[in-house]
Amino acid sequence: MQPVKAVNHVGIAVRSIDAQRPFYEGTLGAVFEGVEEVPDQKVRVAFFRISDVRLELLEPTDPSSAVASFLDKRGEGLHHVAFTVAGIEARIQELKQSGLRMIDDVPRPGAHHMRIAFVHPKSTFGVLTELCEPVHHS
Ligand code: CMX
Repeated sequence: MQPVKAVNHVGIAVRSIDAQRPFYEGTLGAVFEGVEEVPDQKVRVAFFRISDVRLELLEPTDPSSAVASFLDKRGEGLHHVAFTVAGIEARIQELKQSGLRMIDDVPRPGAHHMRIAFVHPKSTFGVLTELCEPVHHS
């Protein structure tokens, strides 16, 4: 696959954004960038920026959310790593051709004006991996 451009963010599954905000903002001194709902993924997300890397806290908004299932089975903690790519459709096809199992064959709408696609963690050595590409408005 064409090299990824950057680590876009690290996703952390939480039961309550409000309960954890003082740790990231107050203790670590990360810059709170706001909360956004991603209906397609049934989560609320909060972004915290440290230099040019973001942490994304993921709080489920519905029991059928993938994050709710993760919390039930594994508890709070690291959930995924997201990489910025260019040409996400072509990158998905390249990953499929190399034998990786995609969760999303076509990009879905994500937070922060991104199109996103997940690779199954069983294909990526136990780390749920997200591709994301900023949506450019002309
Ligand atoms: N990281 C690593 N491994 C994970 C994982 C994660 N986040 N979530 C599940 N797994 C593992 C499980 O431990 C399990 O492994 P074992 O079979 O060895 O026990 C296996 O994957 C299957 O997990 P499961 O609990 O049966 O869960 P599901 O198959 O129902 O779903 C997954 C797993 C990854 C396919 C699902 O969570 C998914 O589709 N994720 C992508 C969407 C998503 O996570 N959205 C939230 C973020 C949205 C955003 O960032 O905007």
